[in-house]
Amino acid sequence: MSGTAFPRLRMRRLRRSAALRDLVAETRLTPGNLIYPLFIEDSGPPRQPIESMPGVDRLSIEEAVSEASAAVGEGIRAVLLFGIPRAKDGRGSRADHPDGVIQRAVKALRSDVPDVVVITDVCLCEYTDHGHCGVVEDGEVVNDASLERLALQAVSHAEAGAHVVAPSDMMDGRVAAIRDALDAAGGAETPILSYAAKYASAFYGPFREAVDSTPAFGDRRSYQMDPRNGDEALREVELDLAEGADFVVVKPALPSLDVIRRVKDTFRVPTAAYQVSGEYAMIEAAGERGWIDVEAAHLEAVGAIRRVGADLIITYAARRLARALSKPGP
Ligand code: PB1
Repeated sequence: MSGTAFPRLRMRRLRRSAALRDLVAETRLTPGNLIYPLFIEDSGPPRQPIESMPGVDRLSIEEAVSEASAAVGEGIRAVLLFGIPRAKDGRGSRADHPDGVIQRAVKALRSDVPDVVVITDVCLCEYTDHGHCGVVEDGEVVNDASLERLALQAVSHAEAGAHVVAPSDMMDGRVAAIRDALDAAGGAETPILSYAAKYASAFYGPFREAVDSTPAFGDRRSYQMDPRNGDEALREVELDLAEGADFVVVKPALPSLDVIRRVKDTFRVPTAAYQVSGEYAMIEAAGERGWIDVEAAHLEAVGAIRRVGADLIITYAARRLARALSKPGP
């Protein structure tokens, strides 16, 4: 009788208790794997709920400090900052303003939450009145003119004290432009977390509501990748690493599990996956209707992203997950 077939082999033996299941779990998820995005608004009330993202608010700088401090207390080690400026224009002038909302928020976090890693999103879409991620001329998002603006923005973040800058714009050559600008400004030690494999996804809607960045015309398909392409994602990661990216992001996450795996297997660099606003909102909305267990669904979704190889998961559910992970097993 072979030992590798029923009834000598019984796969259920290791599923009989939570303790045994935990003992043989192949994937380990901790709060330290999570990066917590924060929306920081330059003016307005301390907290403004985002209707399409239940549990997520636009925060004042003071509230962002409080939120980051609470997150650190739950084991989360990094926050990712998105700014909502007091004014927007065609060139996103507030993006690199020394008195900009993100520049001030970085200083406050560095001062009041010294244990948190402060990562800043580098992109113009939150700062432009047309909502595109770059500079627009004659109805086109012009690549090379955008690089200068993005580099200035990244340098202003580093000078404010950001630990990491994270370009999410998807312009060609932006990692090299930012690397060169940081090095020239004395920021050679500032790492770049590049959103290297970023798809023109249908899952960004709630984010665009949060920061009011829905494109005033057209869409982002002339710069973000076509979701039908996997090989192209590997080329984008290869290019960003060659230009100086220190680690990379794949986004969205659940629709891109294959790409996360291929990126990790191919490049063996720290790889983050972004569970974007639409992925988060889907789970929350189904939970509000009583259709699914929200906590279990977030844990399963982020667990799958971790299982395919993501070292870091950017998720709006970070604090909910950190609290769930700290509960004793059933
Ligand atoms: O949570 C999300 O949906 C993330 C959205 C993402 C932020 N980096 C981009 C979505 C978009 O294309 O509007 C913003 C691009 N800079």
